Amino acid sequence: MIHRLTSLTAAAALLAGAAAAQEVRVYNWSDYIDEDLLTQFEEETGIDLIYDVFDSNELLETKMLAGNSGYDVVVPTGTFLQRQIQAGAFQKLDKEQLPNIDNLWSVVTDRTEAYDPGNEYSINYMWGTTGIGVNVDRVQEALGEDAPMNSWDLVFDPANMEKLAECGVHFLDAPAEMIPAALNYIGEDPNSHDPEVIEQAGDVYAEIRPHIQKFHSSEYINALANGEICVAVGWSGDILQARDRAAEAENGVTVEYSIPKEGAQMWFDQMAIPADAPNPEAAHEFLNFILDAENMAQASNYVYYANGNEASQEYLNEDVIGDPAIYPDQETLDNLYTTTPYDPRVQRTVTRLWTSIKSGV
Ligand code: N2P
Repeated sequence: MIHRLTSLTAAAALLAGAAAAQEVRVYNWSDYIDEDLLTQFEEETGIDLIYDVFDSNELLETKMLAGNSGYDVVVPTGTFLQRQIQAGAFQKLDKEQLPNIDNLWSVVTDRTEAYDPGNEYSINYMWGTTGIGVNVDRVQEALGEDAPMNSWDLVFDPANMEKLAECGVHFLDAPAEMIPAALNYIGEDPNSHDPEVIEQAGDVYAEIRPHIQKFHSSEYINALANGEICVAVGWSGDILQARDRAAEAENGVTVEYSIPKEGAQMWFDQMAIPADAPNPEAAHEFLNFILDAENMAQASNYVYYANGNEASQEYLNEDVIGDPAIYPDQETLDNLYTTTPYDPRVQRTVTRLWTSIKSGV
């Protein structure tokens, strides 16, 4: 899971001169950048980039609350960011060091204010939705031509799941998203903080648990692309990357992503600098590089997630900016919900419930 790019190219090392090379340590989600950008950053700035990846907000949160992570830039989702800001985990951005910050898109910054008032601690990297990825042919084989591929019935109705189990179904290992999805399905408020309501998600999962092969938040990209599984509840861009990997492999697998008609979660992944970051100046250089319109477009064109950079939009490929599964139209947008962070007591309920859902007891 961990991957690191450590090497400074020889040319960049020369440019950096005799002085000790500066470095920046970035901790981002897996499958979330075009790696050419990492090399470009090193070449342009002479800063040595150490880039590690994760696939869980909970894991990142543990590191942020413990402190001394050694990272200079991290990328929590809005709700987690909010809680970590309150815990003092981040430093305010020095906007003087971020001349490209004017590229940000007010449609997104207006929404991220909910997590980071005044957007003082973070910039938006990418945003997206949590929906369903399918291997179209396998799902139709299992459920027939009119399989409900654009409905949460596909994965929350036990009758469907029983038939899909054989071709393989993965769910995200992300309680802050999978519990709201189940609540939304049964007509409850997906953002409920009431432990009695939250517990009802347990009943939804109890019915389908025997048919879920795995809870994992990054393996499903390849598993979908190579036909190992037929359904993944996952993140928009990841499923679209699976679609591309299958097409490139010419393996006969057709992957599609849908935002189910009953609604889906919308989230914002924010870049922030830990309070104890060893290299805050280099961290700002990294953020400013990311805020560049063409760099940000290159990232979105590669990972199929929308970004918060208005100036990047003229450089986005048509299959990105023109795809409502990535840049939702008003109708889709009206059907998306967001959540707010649980307080510690409710969080304990959620954590306990999720553990029991996964273990199937
Ligand atoms: C990238 C997943 C990022 C979305 N693989 C999770 N917020």
